[in-house]
Formats: sequence, C-alpha cells, structure tokens
Amino acid sequence: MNETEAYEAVRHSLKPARYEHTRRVVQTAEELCRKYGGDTEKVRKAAILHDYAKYRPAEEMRKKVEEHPELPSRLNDYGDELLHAFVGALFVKEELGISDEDIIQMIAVHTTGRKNMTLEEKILFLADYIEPGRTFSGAEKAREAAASSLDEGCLTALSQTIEFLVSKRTAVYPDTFEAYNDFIQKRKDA
Ligand code: DGI
Ligand code: FE
Ligand code: FE
Repeated sequence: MNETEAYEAVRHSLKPARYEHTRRVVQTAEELCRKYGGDTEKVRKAAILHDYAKYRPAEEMRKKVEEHPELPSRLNDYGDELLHAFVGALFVKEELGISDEDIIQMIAVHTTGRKNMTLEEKILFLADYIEPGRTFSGAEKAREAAASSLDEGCLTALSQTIEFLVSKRTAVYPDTFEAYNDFIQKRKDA
C-alpha cells in the first residue's frame, strides 16, 4: 500500500476534522524526523494510519481484545480512548495488509507510549501531541521542549497527559507510567 492508498483508506474511515489532524501529524512527524533522524518513510506511513480506528465502535474493539491473545487483555480494564491505538494497529494489519512491524508498533503505542520507545515511536507519539491544531495550553509547553530535545518533548507530553487524566480521576494505563518513569530515569541531568 502506497501513501496515496493509505490516505484514501483513512479518508473513508475518518471525519474531515480528524483527517486534517492526520495530515498535520504527518507534517509534524516529518519535521521531527528531519531534526532528530528516524526512518521518514515508515514514520509517514504510520502517521497517515495512526488514527485509522478512531471511529470504530468500542464494543467491536473490546471484542477483538478478548479474541486476540496478542492484544494486551488488560486494555479492557481501561478507557475507550486507548482502543483505537492498539486495536487500530491490528486492523491496519488485517484490513489494509500492512506487515511492517515497526509501523504496526508505532500505531499501537501512539496514545500511551511505553518503556524503551524506539526513535520512530517517540516521533509519532510527540507529533500527535504537538501538531499545530492542538490548542490546549500544554501543547505549547511540549512544543518548546520538543524544540531542543525529543525525549524532553515526550516527557512533557507524558507528564501533562498523566496530570490531565489524574485531574479527571481517569485510570492511567500502566505503559504510560512506565514510559514516564523511563524518560525520567534516562534523563542526562537526573
Ligand atoms: O487520537 P488522538 O485524539 O489524536 O490522540 P491520542 O491517541 O493521544 O488520544 C488522546 C486521548 O487518550 C485523550 O482523551 C487522553 C487519552 N489517554 C492518553 N493516555 C491515556 C489515556 N487514557 C487513559 N485512560 N489512560 C492513558 O494512559
Ligand atoms: Fe490517536
Ligand atoms: Fe491522532
């Protein structure tokens, strides 16, 4: 599947505003690749497809979690927002025939992050958080951090996401805490 076909697939699956978000994530991810390296072609493909499952019914995705041993079963103990990432990665494989595991993993972890993220996973995770359409106050802080360090950008996004979830008394997925701890522990000035 080439980029044009990938864009076509998501254009049919996403609402127009979400499609525009996707285009901005691709653009932002490309800029981060230019600055920090990474496989631009793979990152672009993952960025195009990252929210492919955003509008799938949660019940359909929860059923997939039950049926597929390769999906983390604890997903069904957490909020609906996480499903489009992990189950979306499976749909992209099953329905669009994407076989590149790096691309699949980038999509799977784009919402939560995880411990030991690859360069490309960090880039997509951060691009999704700082794309120019993100207007919440924390986005600007993450952009500033991202301007000097990819890891500091991710750390800012993760800590603000955790604060946001805690403020709403929402459960935080363990991978998000593990990602946060990992970036803190690997900080040069720690
Ligand atoms: O799909 P997008 O809107 O572009 O962005 P996203 O994939 O980062 O999803 C954002 C949503 O995910 C937002 O409502 C916060 C939520 N979220 C992020 N991390 C966690 C989380 N929700 C839970 N329950 N736990 C998390 O760790
Ligand atoms: Fe998403
Ligand atoms: Fe997104």
